[in-house]
Amino acid sequence: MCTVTATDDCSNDKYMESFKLYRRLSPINCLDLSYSPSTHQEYFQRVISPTSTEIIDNLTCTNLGLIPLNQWEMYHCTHCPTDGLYIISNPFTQEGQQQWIKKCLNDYPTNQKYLSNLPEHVDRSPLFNDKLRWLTLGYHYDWTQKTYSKQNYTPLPEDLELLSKIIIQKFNPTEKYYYPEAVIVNYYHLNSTLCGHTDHSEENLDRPLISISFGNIGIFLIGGQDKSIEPIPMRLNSGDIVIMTKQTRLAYHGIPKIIEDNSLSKILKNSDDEKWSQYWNYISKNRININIRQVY
Ligand SMILES: O=C(O)CCC(=O)C(=O)O
Repeated sequence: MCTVTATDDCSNDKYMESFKLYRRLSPINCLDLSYSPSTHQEYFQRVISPTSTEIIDNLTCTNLGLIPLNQWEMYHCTHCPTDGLYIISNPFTQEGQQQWIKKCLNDYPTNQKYLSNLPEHVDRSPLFNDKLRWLTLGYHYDWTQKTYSKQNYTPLPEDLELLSKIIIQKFNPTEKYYYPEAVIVNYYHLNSTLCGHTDHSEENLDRPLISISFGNIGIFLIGGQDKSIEPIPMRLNSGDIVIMTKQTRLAYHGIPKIIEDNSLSKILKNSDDEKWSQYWNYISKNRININIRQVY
């Protein structure tokens, strides 16, 4: 794991070659070359999950800003360098995306119990401070030691915990022991990148990792368990959820490029909430990622 601005050991490797390529490419070429279930059906297999998940009622889904579970579209990426990458194409309603974006731009950063890259007691809301890069909730990741500690913990918001559990229930109804324990919220400007890394600091590496995107398009470069394996670029739209399991749980991944999504205004601009325009001003020029892990 590394910060949005950090650089990794990027010596001669296929992951880094591709990362540099996609960072340099024009937005249009990047979009042309990257895969998503709607543009490259041959690379994705639709997964129909068993009906037992429907015990999660529609009211709970509505409260969490989700469409009913039986309408979710989940895909297995069959052409990834390693097995175990799944994508759920935006299962949020318009109000749902707006609700989660507001939490990431206001509720979480203004709660001083959560940690961030900024010094204490500055105004941390990205609406007023464009220097916010990450927030941690739950077990706080120590970026220097690359560890978690049981002493360094702030409980997750209940709705975020429930959202994560529902995603995993839908993904795998037999997955009984999933506990979302650590969250990193990443904030990206249009020129930000996140270098290739693996998430291996969690003690329990068997549990799936959830990654939710909001705002502009992220080009997600997913490789293998070492950097000699050529990665593939995937396009992540607002609302999309990536689940990394099995071998992909320990695969190299990163974000070489953020691309302005010209269709975002149709999806996110309008709202009955008169305060929404300030959030829209932010999200129309940025990207947010909520990354959720089980640690122990
Ligand atoms: O922004 C993303 O989609 C990926 C974030 C990520 O890989 C991480 O936080 O470890």
